Amino acid sequence: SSPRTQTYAQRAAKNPNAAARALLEVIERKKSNLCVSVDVTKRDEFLNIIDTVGPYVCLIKTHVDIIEDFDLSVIEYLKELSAKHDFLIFEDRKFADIGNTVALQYSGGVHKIASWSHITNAHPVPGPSIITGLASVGKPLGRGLLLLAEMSTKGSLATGAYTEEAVRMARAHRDFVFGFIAQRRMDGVGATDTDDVADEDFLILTPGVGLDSRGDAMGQQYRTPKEVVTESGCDVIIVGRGIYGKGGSVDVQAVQAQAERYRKEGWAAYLERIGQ
Ligand code: 5IU
Repeated sequence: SSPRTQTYAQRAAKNPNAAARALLEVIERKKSNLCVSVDVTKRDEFLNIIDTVGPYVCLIKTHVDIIEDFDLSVIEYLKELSAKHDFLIFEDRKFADIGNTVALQYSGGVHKIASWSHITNAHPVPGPSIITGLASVGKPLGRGLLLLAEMSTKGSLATGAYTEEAVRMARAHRDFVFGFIAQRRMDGVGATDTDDVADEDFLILTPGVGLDSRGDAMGQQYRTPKEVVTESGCDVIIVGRGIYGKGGSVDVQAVQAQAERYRKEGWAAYLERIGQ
């Protein structure tokens, strides 16, 4: 059977990337394919939301560069929460520069992303050198990389031949690139006759997920967990404002209820896909 209809546990056993295996295992353990994207600007609110949604998620997605009162103690707390609640961390850094520069951005600066983020991502626009640059830092640490093959926004340029090239780049770096940020499964996309894609299993993590809204005023477009997981074959739903609303003070019970609602919807959509 194709990965689309296999369980997360079956797929974990075969994955060559340590970060991907860890993610698939935690998904199975917690029965959660929910990633919460925590786009808030104050450290206390950031950590409070993560502590609140922690039990319901497999993964927390961060943009640490938007935190106004950031220092490395935020990372120490984040790592504690990751251990307490059993989730992985994904800094949504969207690297896009030449190999030498992204290696510096990934390892150093204020944020030292590679030292704490199990997963990060990159735009394929510079070509394969962005992967080798990031791999020089991330591979020795057992990290994993996602390429941005598609985006959820209206008018995105990441379509057609660009998306196919992204998949070819990933196929040539299977030890470090374990999947994509995309809106659908990418099995065999852009493959030629000489590519062996029969067992190909790229993980698809998908933003632009919402149950109560179809978009925002700045070009975001939302689909439901069922559309994303059952119909399009994606593996992880990424939800931000659908769970914590506008931000500000955290209503713990409301955020918990939304996190559990999305976890349940995402899991039901997966069970439907695999025919259970
Ligand atoms: N994000 C998208 N769409 C994309 C990519 C990333 O929304 O195509 I690539 C990010 C932006 C934000 C989160 O951090 O995912 C979605 O947040 P909301 O669920 O609040 O829209």
